[in-house]
Amino acid sequence: MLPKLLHFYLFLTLAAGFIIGVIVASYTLSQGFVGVDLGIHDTQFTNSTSDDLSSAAWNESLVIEPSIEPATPDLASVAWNESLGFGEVLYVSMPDRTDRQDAMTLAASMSGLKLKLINGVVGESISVKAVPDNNANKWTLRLTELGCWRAHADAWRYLIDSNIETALIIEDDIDWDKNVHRIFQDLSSQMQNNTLRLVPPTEHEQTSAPYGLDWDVLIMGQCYDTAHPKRLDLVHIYDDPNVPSRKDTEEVFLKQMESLGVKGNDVGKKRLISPAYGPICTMGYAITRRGAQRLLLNLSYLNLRGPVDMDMMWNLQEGKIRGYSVTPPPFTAWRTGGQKDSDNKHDPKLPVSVKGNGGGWSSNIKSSARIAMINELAMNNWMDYTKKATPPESEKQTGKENNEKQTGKGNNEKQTGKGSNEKQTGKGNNGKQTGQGNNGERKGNGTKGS
Ligand SMILES: *[C@@H]1O[C@H](CO)[C@@H](O)[C@H](O)[C@H]1NC(C)=O
Ligand SMILES: *[C@@H]1O[C@H](CO)[C@@H](O)[C@H](O)[C@H]1NC(C)=O
Ligand SMILES: *[C@@H]1O[C@H](CO)[C@@H](O)[C@H](O)[C@H]1NC(C)=O
Ligand SMILES: *[C@@H]1O[C@H](CO)[C@@H](O)[C@H](O)[C@H]1NC(C)=O
Ligand SMILES: *[C@@H]1O[C@H](CO)[C@@H](O)[C@H](O)[C@H]1NC(C)=O
Ligand SMILES: *[C@H]1O[C@H](CO)[C@@H](O)[C@H](O)[C@H]1NC(C)=O
Repeated sequence: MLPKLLHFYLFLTLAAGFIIGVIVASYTLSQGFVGVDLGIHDTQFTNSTSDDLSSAAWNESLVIEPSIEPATPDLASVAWNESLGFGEVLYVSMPDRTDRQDAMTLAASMSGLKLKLINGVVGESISVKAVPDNNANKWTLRLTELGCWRAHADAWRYLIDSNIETALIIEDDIDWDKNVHRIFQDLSSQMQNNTLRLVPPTEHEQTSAPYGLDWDVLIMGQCYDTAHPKRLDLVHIYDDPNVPSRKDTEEVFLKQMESLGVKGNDVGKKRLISPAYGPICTMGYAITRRGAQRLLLNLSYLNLRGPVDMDMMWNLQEGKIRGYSVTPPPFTAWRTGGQKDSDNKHDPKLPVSVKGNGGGWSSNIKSSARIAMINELAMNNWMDYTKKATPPESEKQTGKENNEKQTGKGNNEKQTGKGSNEKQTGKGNNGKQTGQGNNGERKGNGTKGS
């Protein structure tokens, strides 16, 4: 691990390097790579910062999140580790979805996370004898639903078989915020002092359980949710600088938040913890050892009444397992349009993919990690060589004029790809960063140099 300050420093350096890169790249292109004269080298790029960038970039494993671990580490700062302070992060993926596994490995590595693959299960492969009883006969399970249940049951079993206390279970088609460690550090401090707790934390919890252990499931990747209609008093509300704005929050969560007393200006500032009651989808949830035991008992050994998320919800509503929902949820679906978006409901009429990952989208996230990583990894090797060149003294004036012409849109398309830019860097940035600020700087320095 790098010292945290250095991480932050690297992040800033890279960001600055990238912006400068965009300007110079376009200028270089405009010169057709011939007789490159930037008239700005000696000033802009002899800065030691830019030199450090090249060497550091190849040495260190870089992540997209600037580190702001507290100076005095407490239990919540364990959330900065590679499993966010949980025992392990398990992700469920169908073996044939190598595209999604690539995506998860990449996104996790860029977020400083380590994931363990739990293989998804094809429903047909489950023996009739291995299908749980369906005592209530509420629902006839489709084979895909059965496969989905089996994969999650395997994850619960993994925890029980191992010596970890908690596991975060996620699915392979999700997105999270690029400040994911910070979000979980905040969640951890709140969970430790969670006003909804029925009993005070044990000594073991206070020293070793960043999220406490007073729950079976901690729901963090639901696609739908409601609070207990008769227990709207049960809520723990806290400030989180990384919650999505109102317009980035789906209606269902706005409604749930409003029912629990968060509305108006508080939307976009607060996150909520409430007893889990009506969550649907299993894109992200944590379990404790006791939770894994309860789930395996009642969603396998004794019976299975419906799709795994539905039966989990029924158990929550009946009070047979204890859970908390985090709203808005920190894990959300990543979508590209078309068949690739679902392994449960195959629709051959859809195109395979509409937008592709480069143009994909997600909701309920302030700064998408999947979008940030595209920008973070963008580079221009030839421009890096250009940086090293010694510029001739002439043509400095031309340089300026050209730059003004070149800064706009074309740049971005070449460098990062459209989808990603929309949310993260976008137009505002371009106008501000490349248009005036840097040009101005360059003029000042250019003049001095000559
Ligand atoms: C180089 O960059 C550093 C940090 O970005 C800045 O503090 C310093 O003033 C710059 N030096 C020059 C010569 O521009
Ligand atoms: C990167 O690696 C090179 C060669 O091993 C070394 O000289 C340099 O000091 C390293 N830079 C950093 C920032 O660690
Ligand atoms: C992260 O912290 C948790 C809680 O202390 C611990 O159980 C887990 O092993 C740690 N993960 C890693 C990758 O070090
Ligand atoms: C929890 O609350 C106690 C007492 O109010 C306080 O001393 C402690 O610092 C709090 N812990 C966290 C992690 O906020
Ligand atoms: C298991 O689920 C059933 C409903 O199918 C419920 O009636 C029962 O109380 C649950 N048992 C336990 C031990 O949680
Ligand atoms: C230009 O470069 C000089 C060093 O050569 C530095 O002191 C100065 O801050 C730079 N000016 C601007 C506007 O960046």
